[in-house]
Amino acid sequence: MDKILRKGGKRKGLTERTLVFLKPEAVMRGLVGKIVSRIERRGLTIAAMKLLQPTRKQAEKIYEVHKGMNFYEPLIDHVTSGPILAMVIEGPNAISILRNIIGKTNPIEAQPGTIRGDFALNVQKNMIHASDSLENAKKEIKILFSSDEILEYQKPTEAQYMF
Ligand code: RTP
Ligand code: MG
Repeated sequence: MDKILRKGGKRKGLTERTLVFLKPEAVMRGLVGKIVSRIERRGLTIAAMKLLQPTRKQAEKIYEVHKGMNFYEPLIDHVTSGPILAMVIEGPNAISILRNIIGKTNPIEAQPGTIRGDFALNVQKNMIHASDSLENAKKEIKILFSSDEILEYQKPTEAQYMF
């Protein structure tokens, strides 16, 4: 337990933070609670959460690596078309764990048991975004959250029963 706590109970560098957002179809289909509960039950921590309609500028920054691809403009139109639930999720190996929880990009290939494999049929309407690297997570978190919106706390179960 000592290994994961700094003096004062704050987290040490063993945890990662990742940016996750539920896309408009998840909010519109009323599946927010079901999806968030999968992240919680895995043991990860919600460090920040808000419902927002992202601006084009925010969406373009998040997806800038795909600029020029044929799906880029429709993707930006879609993600900015309605409310998204944005979260900063924290925990050991949070980035890889979230990528596994969400499943493959195209729901045709996503395994049952993953979010995309259980809730999606279409590659654009694939329910959820999660950062794919530490570098991108840091960049993406800053696009949607200010530092004072991200809380630092530890659930008692984490130290005693999770890691
Ligand atoms: P995300 O960034 O949303 O978490 O998804 P991802 O890493 O699994 O997939 P990525 O390659 O980053 O693509 C970003 C989003 O673009 C849409 N997409 N459409 N062939 C297509 O039509 C296509 N490819 C990608 C998806 O909505 C994907 O989540
Ligand atoms: Mg991606």
